[in-house]
Order: sequence, then structure tokens, then C-alpha cells
Amino acid sequence: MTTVLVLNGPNLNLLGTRKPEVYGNTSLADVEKMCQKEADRLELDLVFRQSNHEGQLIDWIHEFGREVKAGNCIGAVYNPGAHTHTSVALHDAIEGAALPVVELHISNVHKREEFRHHSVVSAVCKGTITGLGVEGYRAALRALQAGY
Ligand code: CA2
Repeated sequence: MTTVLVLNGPNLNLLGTRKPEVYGNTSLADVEKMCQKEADRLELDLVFRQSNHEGQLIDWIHEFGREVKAGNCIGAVYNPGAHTHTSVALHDAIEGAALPVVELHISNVHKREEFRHHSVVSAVCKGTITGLGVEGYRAALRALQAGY
């Protein structure tokens, strides 16, 4: 079986504990269970990770870029959190590692504050899903599996 990485950036460990009007009531543990179920259905091995630290996220992107090169992984579903709008380092990591990434946002960033309208990582991602709630994770897994 081939692996898919689901990666979550800063503060996503708070999912389901606050701001339900923006992010819903689902916890990150629930998202993991949902992704695991979808990965089983798609016959993919799931690796699910979250960090609040940019360097850790960069190391994981490099690690899974190597796995893609070795033929063991098809790519990543990545919710970069607030790093989406700020981190040139994550842009460079995705590009440098040649990791196929579906960028994922739970909320519709375009309906929110203007500073959330621009993503510095979109240009190095395969595509972006925004505003479909946690259902977006499932859609992103299907898209990667289908070869997008
Ligand atoms: O909509 C998304 O998924 C975001 O990537 C979430 C980020 C935000 O900075 C992006 O603009 C859009 C924030 C993640 C923080 O999640 C929380 C969840 C519950 C309570 C507080 C924060």
C-alpha cells in the first residue's frame, strides 16, 4: 500500500474546543478518525501529524518528499494554518521537497479578514480546498488518490 500524509499546522490542535462558528465542533482526533476511515476505503496508509512549530513541519515535508521519491507516498493533505499567509519557508520546503500537496482550509478564507485572502503556499501546491469544513480533508484524500 502507498502512504498519504495529512499534516496540520499551528493551533489546529485546538479544533473543536473554541470558535465553532468558524471551524465547527469536530476535534482534530475526530478528523484523524474520519481520515483513517477514508484512507482505509481508498486502500491508503495514513500518517496523521500536527505541529505548532514551523521547523518541525518543514522536516516532515522533507521526510515525505523523500518517501514520494522512493515511491512509497503519493503526497500530502496540508492545512498550514496561519503559516498559509506568512511562511515563505514552508513554500520553499514544499517546492524543494517536490511533495505533491493539496492545501486545505476548513473555513472559507476568502470570506474572512483580508490578511487571510492570500496564500504564500498555493503556487507550489497541486490545488486548494477551502470552506468545505472538515469534509474537505476527505475530498483532498480522494483527489490525491485519483492522481491530481
Ligand atoms: O480555515 C482554516 O483551516 C485555516 O487554515 C485555519 C487557521 C487560519 O489561520 C487560516 O487562516 C485558515 C487557524 C487554525 C486555528 O484553529 C483554531 C481552531 C479552534 C480554535 C482556535 C483556532
